[in-house]
Amino acid sequence: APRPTPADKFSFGLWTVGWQARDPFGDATRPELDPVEAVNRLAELGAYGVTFHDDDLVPFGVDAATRDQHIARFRKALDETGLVVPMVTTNLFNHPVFKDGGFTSNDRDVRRYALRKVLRNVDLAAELGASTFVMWGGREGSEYDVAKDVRAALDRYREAVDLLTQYVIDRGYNLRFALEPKPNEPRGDILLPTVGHALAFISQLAHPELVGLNPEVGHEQMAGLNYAHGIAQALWQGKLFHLDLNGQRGVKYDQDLVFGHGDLMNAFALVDLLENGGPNGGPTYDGPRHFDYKPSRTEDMDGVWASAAANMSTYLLLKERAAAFRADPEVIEALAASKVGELGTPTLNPGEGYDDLLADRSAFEEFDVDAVAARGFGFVRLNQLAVEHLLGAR
Ligand code: 3MF
Ligand code: MG
Ligand code: MG
Ligand code: MG
Repeated sequence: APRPTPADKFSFGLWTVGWQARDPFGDATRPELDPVEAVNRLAELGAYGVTFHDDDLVPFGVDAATRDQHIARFRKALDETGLVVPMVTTNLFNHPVFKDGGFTSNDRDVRRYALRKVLRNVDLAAELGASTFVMWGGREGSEYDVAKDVRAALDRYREAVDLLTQYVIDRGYNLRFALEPKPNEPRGDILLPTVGHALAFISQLAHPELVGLNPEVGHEQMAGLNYAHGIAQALWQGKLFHLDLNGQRGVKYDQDLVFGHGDLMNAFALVDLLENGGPNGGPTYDGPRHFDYKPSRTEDMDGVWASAAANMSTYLLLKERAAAFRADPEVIEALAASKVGELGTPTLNPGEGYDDLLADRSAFEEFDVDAVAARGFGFVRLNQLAVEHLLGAR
């Protein structure tokens, strides 16, 4: 498998390789991981970046001097390895105080505390040179419809994001926010459950230009949705600020498998989209290829590092396979036969309006509906070529 280098822009959350594998039914199966050790090992494996929640780096509730010590050790490890911090995020879900949410808790004092916690971490993000601040509102939601006023909660969510964008503007930080949608888990229903809901929410903000998305593979698939489609729309709207790559097998709990260990065909289409701009080219994604996965509970520490490497090598293999697919003359011919490129042609002629369309008899009166309806598109043949490239058979 190809060896990753920092030029590939792979990044990992401290909470991924550092996950001790506690789940609702069982205790930790692995020891704690020192963030400095995580930085060193990730750098050795060829990663370029590391990301974290405030509480991953600095234990919740420690005094200011202890906080500074943790940050200083971490910075030293970054300087020694050359690893960068492209993204920072805040944990508003672990501590019991956030059991009904942070920005949208029914308890106003909790909401004020949550904002203070995030503002403090926004300062740290800026200090460390991060350009994206991710917000996953895992506890922003409910189990009981009668216990949460969703419209009021969205008002409070907007109030929080508007305060944060005003703060980065006033401080002159080069930082944008990325909302991470998820349909459920840990709450029964989470607000902003999908890419589409989050995009609609952003349109209601005071500074929509400073707010985009951090979509996660598994989260969209938990809602039964097509991740590559969601990413394509986020790119189309200029809102793909960051992303969380991992694997998920169907509509069930958030599995956080290694990238590609879930829907591999969709991962292939995704890498093709990120790297080549998809079927007809177009804007690609140049941000970090960030992994938000969990090394399975069955793995020991060697297995943790093997799984971290697996994310990167799967991505690079898919990138190779996508390039081979694009270069194959038979694929080029099949794409043309399927009219994939033709979708890039505007439906109206240049300067044409509805009057011209109404006057065009070939578009309607003389259009041979039956002949066109009888024609196949050949999509299955095209997809089989993709499968053969994916399997290394071409
Ligand atoms: C939960 C997640 C989160 C977010 C993280 C980033 C703990 O399903 O995906 O990971 O990605 O909070 O902000
Ligand atoms: Mg997740
Ligand atoms: Mg997940
Ligand atoms: Mg995530």
